[in-house]
Amino acid sequence: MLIKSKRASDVASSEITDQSIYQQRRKFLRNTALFGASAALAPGLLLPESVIAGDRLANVVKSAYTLDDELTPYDAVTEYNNFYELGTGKRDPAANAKRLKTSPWSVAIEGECAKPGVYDIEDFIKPHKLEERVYRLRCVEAWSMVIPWVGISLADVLKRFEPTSKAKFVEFTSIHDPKNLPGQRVKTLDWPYVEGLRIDEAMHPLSILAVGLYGEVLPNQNGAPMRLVVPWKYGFKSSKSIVRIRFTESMPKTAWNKAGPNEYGFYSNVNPVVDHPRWSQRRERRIGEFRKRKTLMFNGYAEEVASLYTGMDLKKHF
Ligand SMILES: Nc1nc2c(c(=O)[nH]1)N[C@H]1C(S)=C(S)[C@@H](COP(=O)(O)O)O[C@H]1N2
Ligand SMILES: [Mo]
Repeated sequence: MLIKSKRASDVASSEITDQSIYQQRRKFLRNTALFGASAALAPGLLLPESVIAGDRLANVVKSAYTLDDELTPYDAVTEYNNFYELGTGKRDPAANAKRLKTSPWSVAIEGECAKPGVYDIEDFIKPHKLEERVYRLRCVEAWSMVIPWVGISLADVLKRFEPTSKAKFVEFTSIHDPKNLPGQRVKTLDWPYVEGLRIDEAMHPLSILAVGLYGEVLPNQNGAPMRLVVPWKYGFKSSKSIVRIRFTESMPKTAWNKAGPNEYGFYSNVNPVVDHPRWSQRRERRIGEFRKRKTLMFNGYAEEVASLYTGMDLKKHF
């Protein structure tokens, strides 16, 4: 495993929307042999106007929900991934990124809501404010990153479709395209990838749909054109390349829970005192660092989210 390191301290979080930093970095990308010509081109076609202008996202505002942790370098964020549709190796998603066809792309809204429908990705995103939010992402495999996402509020999106009183959960389904996605020709999971949240978790202001990172259109390997980010839960809850969002009355059957019900619960809140059956969750390696860090309750977001779980036994509802 190779992580090219451009030190994160070179990109202070206070500067991450600074135009010159991006241009400098893009020049760096074009000049480095590790990236083929394709990486210098637009990785997706989310917002064609801005893509033509150099693949930066326009009109991004800074959110108050942002950390000042040191950022994980761009190269690690985009070359060390879990995206089983593109292979199970950490470098497979970057290597196979162009197998994911992101245009045209539509998102189906289904289930318990007043306004179901199928929306083109552009129309889906257009009404919403693009926000930059630096979040921690903690993988169940005990590594973590700090990523400057560009996203939209999931609550704002969901409210637009007017969920009914029967909408107790929200289910997220990722792309199913075994013809193009090499990982889906192998039954590592019961494809497509399905995840879910309780409606109050989905409506929490920290939950976002990300469409970019480091100020740019989301690279395919990070779940283009749109993926969920739920920062207080293990990374696998943050479904990539979403094609369907469904409001349901009963708890969704999720791909990882079906694959290993004793290992991957529905909630999967980051919790250092509930071990994975095969390893401890007390510590984590922040990618790029040598010494391990202590894993924080709810990945450090306890103040914001602990009240969602008042009265619940989190050892039972892991
Ligand atoms: N569709 C889909 N979504 C997915 C995955 C996947 O394999 N398929 N992997 C998950 C896991 S385990 C993690 S840790 C994060 C990784 O996101 P990143 O590669 O953008 O850091 O994506 C999650 N979302
Ligand atoms: Mo993960």
